[in-house]
Parts: sequence; C-alpha cells; structure tokens
Amino acid sequence: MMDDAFSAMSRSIVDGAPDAAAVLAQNAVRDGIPPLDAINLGFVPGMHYVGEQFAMRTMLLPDMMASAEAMRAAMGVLERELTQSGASRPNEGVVVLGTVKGDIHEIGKALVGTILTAHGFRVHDLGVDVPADRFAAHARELQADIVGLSALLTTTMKQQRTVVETLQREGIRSQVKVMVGGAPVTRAWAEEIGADGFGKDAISALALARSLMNGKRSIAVGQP
Ligand code: B1M
Repeated sequence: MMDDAFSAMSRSIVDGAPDAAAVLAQNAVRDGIPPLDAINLGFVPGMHYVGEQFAMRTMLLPDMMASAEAMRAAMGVLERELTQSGASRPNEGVVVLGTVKGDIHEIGKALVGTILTAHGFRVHDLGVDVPADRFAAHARELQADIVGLSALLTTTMKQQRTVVETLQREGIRSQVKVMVGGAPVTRAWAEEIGADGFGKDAISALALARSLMNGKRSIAVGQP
C-alpha cells in the first residue's frame, strides 16, 4: 500500500507532473506518511532516475526541468509540514545557507534548510548562484555560526573552496564553521578545502550542524 504511494510519487517526478506531485504530497500528509519518508522514499528516487536518464541522454533538459518543477511542487507541501515546529524551538544556531556561484540547483539545499529550520536553527537562505563575497558579507552581518555551501556540479564545487578562502581573507574564518554538501561533494573534498564538515544528505547535515555547534560552544566555554 505504502509502496504504491511511493511509486506514484516517483512516477509523478519522472513524468514531470507538478499537479499530481502536489496532490500526492497532500495525500501523504493526510495519510500520516512522515514527510521525510515521502521525500526520501517517494519523490527523490524519481529525481535520481531522471538524473540517470539525463546522463545517458535518454532524457533531455526540458524534461529534467519539468521533473524539477514537479519536485518543487511536492516539496512546497512537505517542507511546510516539516518547518511547522521549528520557530517555537530555542535558537540552535544561525546558519547562512546557499548554492554556490554558477550553480542553480536548489532542491537539495532547500531541503537541508528546511530540516535545519525544523530543528531550531535560524536559517538565512541566500538562494542559488551566490558569489563568495555575499556569503562572507552575510556571515559577518548576521554573526552566523555556520556557513552552509551546496554545490551539485563538479565544476561549481570549486566555488566552495573560494568561499573558504574569502572567509579567511575577510578575517572571519575563525568565527564561523563551514559545512559543505551536494551530490559530487565528499568528505575528502571537505578536508582538502579546509571546510569543517560534509553532509551527505539533509539528516546528516543536521547532525553535523549540531556537532559543529557543540564544538563552538565548548570553545566558547573554554575561552577566558
Ligand atoms: Co542538473 N545536473 N544540471 N538540473 N540535475 C545534475 C546535478 C547531474 C548529476 C545530472 C546528470 O547528468 N546525471 C549533472 C551534473 C554532472 C556533474 O557535474 N558531474 C547536472 C547537469 C549537467 C546540469 C546542467 C549543466 C545541464 C545543462 O544545462 N546541460 C545544468 C546546470 C545548471 C546550473 O546549475 N548552472 C543543470 C540544470 C538542472 C535543472 C535546472 C534542470 C534542475 C535543477 C532545478 C532546481 O534545482 N530548481 C536539475 C536537476 C533537477 C538535476 C538532478 C536530476 C536532480 C538534483 C536534485 O534536485 N536532487 C541532478 C541529478 C542527481 O543529483 N542525481 C542533476 C534531489 C535533491 C533532494 O538531492 O540535490 O543531491 P541533492 O541534495 C541532497 C544532498 O546532495 C545533500 O542533501 C540533499 C538532501 O538529501 N546536500 C547537502 C545538498 N546540498 C547540501 C548542503 C549541505 C549538506 C548536504 O551543507 C550545506
């Protein structure tokens, strides 16, 4: 029964059908399917299939765009559900989040932002195609605890390094933790560019953000 629902969700993404995707997301909420299950077991597999088909050239860019629209329609419903409890929680930390310059992939980054928000982080989402100096300016202005950088392209992940270097140059690197993620990003890459951690998915990004905040707090406690 649940498997049928997940298959239908996946199909709505592959078909690039936003209305169907939104209805299926609403049905999931109505039927008590946890929103993260609907996302990870229903809609995301459809998106991965689309990515594979695109890579094999059996699907074209306009089709991939239609699938992304369907994904956004479903996420609109499910992210609302996920964030409901967040505002009433105590502030867990301030996060400046965005997809790096040259990269317009936003779905995964938005999901990371939603999960962090749902768990009490105050997330300032700068959107997509964000230049390094904007990350730095916002981190300074908002006295951010964490800067979160998403990149989905092997070409744009290099921008994550540029942001780390910019934070350093601006003299604020020691005040913020840097968390990186996105499909091509690995732990080794995070280490290579001097980031503080890498999130494989939205839930591990939450665990990482919490542990980075614990690190910050213990440093603050240890300071004279
Ligand atoms: Co693009 N695209 N795309 N695309 N696209 C990929 C990434 C690709 C792998 C597809 C493929 O060829 N198989 C490929 C990249 C190849 C590479 O670099 N190695 C690709 C390409 C080539 C392109 C274009 C260049 C295509 C073209 O124009 N010829 C172009 C680039 C545009 C640009 O950015 N400049 C392009 C465009 C697009 C669309 C606009 C059509 C659309 C994006 C729409 C949008 O976001 N509004 C799109 C999509 C949808 C995809 C795929 C199919 C799906 C991405 C997605 O939304 N996944 C993708 C294939 C794939 O990834 N399998 C693909 C679902 C999402 C929930 O997962 O984003 O991975 P994800 O996020 C996860 C984790 O990565 C992690 O947590 C998230 C939640 O679990 N995570 C973080 C992400 N950010 C994090 C940050 C963190 C921590 C964790 O801390 C801060």
